Amino acid sequence: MWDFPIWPESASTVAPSVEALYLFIVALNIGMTALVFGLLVLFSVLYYRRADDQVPPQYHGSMLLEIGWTAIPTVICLIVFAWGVKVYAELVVPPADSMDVYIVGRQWMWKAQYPGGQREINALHAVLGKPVKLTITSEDVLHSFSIPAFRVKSDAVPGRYTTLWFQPTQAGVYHIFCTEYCGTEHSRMIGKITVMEEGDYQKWLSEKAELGDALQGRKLFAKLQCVTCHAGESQARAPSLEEIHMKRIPLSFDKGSPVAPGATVLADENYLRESIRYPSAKIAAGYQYPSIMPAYDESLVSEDEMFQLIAYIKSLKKGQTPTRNEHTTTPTALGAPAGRP
Ligand code: HEC
Ligand SMILES: [Cu+2]
Repeated sequence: MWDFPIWPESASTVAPSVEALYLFIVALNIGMTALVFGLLVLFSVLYYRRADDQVPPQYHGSMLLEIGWTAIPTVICLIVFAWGVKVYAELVVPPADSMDVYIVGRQWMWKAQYPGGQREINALHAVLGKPVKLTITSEDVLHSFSIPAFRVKSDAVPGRYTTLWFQPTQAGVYHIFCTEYCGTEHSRMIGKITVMEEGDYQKWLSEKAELGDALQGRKLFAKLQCVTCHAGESQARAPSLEEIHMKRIPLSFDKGSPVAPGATVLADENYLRESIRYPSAKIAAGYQYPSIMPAYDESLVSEDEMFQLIAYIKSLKKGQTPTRNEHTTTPTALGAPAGRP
């Protein structure tokens, strides 16, 4: 009968560490409160004024006390800090073999995209014991993606990718919440994550089979005419995108280009996205500012399509850029001088 959960289940590898730290801080607070109020009561009983003319002995400072109440709280705070750093590091670094899932938040739903092209709304599926890395963004306002049973949460920020990861330790169905007030139907921006065995998961995937993200991205790459500039064989018009993911890219320090001389950038998902949305934000070395590449804004490339393009670029190996179709015309950036420096 009694079903009033005050504590979510603990269903991921990081949950016990988050919980232990949390409980330690709660215990510390309870202990401090008990100490202060206990002494208050004790001293009231021991030292209350017994006669109208009673004057207590006067003290003017105590070195030992001063050092004590400075050093002890400092040590306690440093313990909480060091412990917090350890748990935080665990929470932010996904294992290398994590499965990628892309999440787009919008008023008021969560959309999920799998590398195989499968899509879901307000639902996620994961494999028991297998790490999953979520790359999260928003199409409109700030949201926050949270799975309390896994003790993970990350803001969904328009214009930027954030990540979180988890490894489920228990099969079952768990809540997904939006934990950032985002408008009238915020409280209904909820979902479920189903943790299943590998076999069931593969079955589920194949039932929802679609053209994979990278393949959809390849189609977009042709349709949006990226290929007219980013040709594999020649870097005359634009840099090659083959094996660019997680490479260090030297940037150009051109007149007006907003970066410091000698700057480089790591070609992670955020950089790839920025390069497509705002090509002139950072110019690859050897190319002119402003970029001749047109800015692909939301009307040309939605956030869902952006994930597909990025999945495609990540999959692009040496010599795999599709050959340029000579019948397409090259789009140019509005107002920017065409051609190469
Ligand atoms: C008009 C030619 C042109 C088109 C069309 C074009 N690009 Fe570019 N792109 C460039 C140039 C030039 C650069 C290098 C200068 C810069 O950093 O903006 C570049 C840079 C990039 C970069 C960063 C590469 C690096 O080495 O830092 C990415 C990623 C990229 N483009 C992806 C795309 C995608 C995806 C499309 C299609 C949706 C596309 N481009 C369409 C010309 C083009
Ligand atoms: Cu929301």
